[in-house]
Amino acid sequence: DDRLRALAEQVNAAAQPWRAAPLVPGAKTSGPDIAVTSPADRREVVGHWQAADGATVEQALANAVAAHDGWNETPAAGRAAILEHAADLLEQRMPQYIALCTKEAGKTIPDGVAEVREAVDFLRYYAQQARKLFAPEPLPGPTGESNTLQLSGRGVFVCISPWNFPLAIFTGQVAAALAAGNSVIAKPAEQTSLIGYHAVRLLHEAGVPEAVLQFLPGDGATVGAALTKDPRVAGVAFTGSTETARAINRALAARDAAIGVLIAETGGQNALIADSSSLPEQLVKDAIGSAFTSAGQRCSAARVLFVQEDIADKVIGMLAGAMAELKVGDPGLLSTDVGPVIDEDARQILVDHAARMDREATRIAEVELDDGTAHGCFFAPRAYELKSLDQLHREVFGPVLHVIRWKASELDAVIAAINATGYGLTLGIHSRIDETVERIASKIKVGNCYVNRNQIGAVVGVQPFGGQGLSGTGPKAGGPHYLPRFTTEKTITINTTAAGGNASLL
Ligand code: UN1
Repeated sequence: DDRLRALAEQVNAAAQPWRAAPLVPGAKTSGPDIAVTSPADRREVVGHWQAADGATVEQALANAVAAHDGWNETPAAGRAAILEHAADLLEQRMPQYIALCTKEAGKTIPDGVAEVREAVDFLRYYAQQARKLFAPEPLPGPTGESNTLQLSGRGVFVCISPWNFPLAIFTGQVAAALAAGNSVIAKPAEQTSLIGYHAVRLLHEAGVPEAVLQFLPGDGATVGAALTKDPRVAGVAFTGSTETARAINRALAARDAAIGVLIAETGGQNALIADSSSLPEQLVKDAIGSAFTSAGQRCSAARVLFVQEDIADKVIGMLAGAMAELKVGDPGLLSTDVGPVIDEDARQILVDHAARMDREATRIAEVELDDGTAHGCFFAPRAYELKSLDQLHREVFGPVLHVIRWKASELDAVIAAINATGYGLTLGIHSRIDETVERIASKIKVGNCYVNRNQIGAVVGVQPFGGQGLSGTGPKAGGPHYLPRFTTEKTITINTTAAGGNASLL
């Protein structure tokens, strides 16, 4: 529509190049600038950033420790107001932030819009939750004493965020940690350091003190590992691979310090189960939306469509037909459905996977790439038919959908096979039979189950998002139990009788 067209014009006119560097008061970072090239065209340099060195990491930790008490003692309503102000600023500057997402992360413009909206939602949601959570709560008890539960931040929280939601998840983690009263060190994914930097600058502008929220771009060894092994860090919020979550967990456990909290959202091997009562048009639309939106680079994305054999030929034919309509190309064009993948390494993993699938499975469809994609990290969306889920050894993070047929007698085996992957993030169900829906939903071990719709795009506060098993620790982002995990609790019991002594003995 017209509004989107006007927005796209503003996005494509955004001033460049961008710059980023560590945001650590008192630190003098030395080190070379790293050039950022657009995933859509690797000849295009869109900005530069400077990575943190060891001394900068050390300075950030010292600052964060010193800054914690002041922020923690700021009333929750004051912290919430700052986050709400940041939400307003972000809304006002939507085009610039979408432009960053398009240029640095290769996001399409609709994905960029969703990214900014989600970041805004996280800021407002955690602000609102903090107001509720920190309201002093008197606990019922015996007469002669008062009991109060007092919440506060844990201390220094490290937020390590992914490149696939470089603004939304980055901002969400940081907003929760700040709302709860922690001082925060944010480490962005290296691929999206420019976006992280601009999110932090915006929070500073909204009123978060610079020592309370610091920004440390860099690699996992220099920054991530140095932070997570440090005893001054009270907790880590992480979104990324299961493997990295394990490494962080080990680092936290190995420290000679208080036991650190880990909140991890990790990968998935998400399935979509469709029975013969599902509506093929809707099924195909939702399967394509769930598998190929954001070039399949969502941990929530559908990877495996289990389709009941009675409708399988029809659905596979329609899937191939609908995939042929997908436009892969410049994410800055509104006509584009699927943009590039994040970088050359990601593309190579997909190329290797496709080569194996071409040997071991049956190709259903492969979208054609046009000439405009020659200089970018593009990977043509494709679909394969497999015999069994065992043929997928690991999560495939990109636009590849796998299809497996099942017979009516095999529903329980399908559910068991999905549960046996150990992942448990999203599941799609397409069925018009209530009993089937209930049976699958009750037996499947996932965090988010979507029925007769797509299985991506969880809305903050409405569809709390996060998995179980290999998919994460919980609690769910954008849900009511997330913020408390960033806090520590103190119970204060006061003898209110004139005589003193232990009230319960009176
Ligand atoms: C992720 O892909 O890392 O529901 C998780 C969704 C998003 C998923 C974010 N909120 O599609």
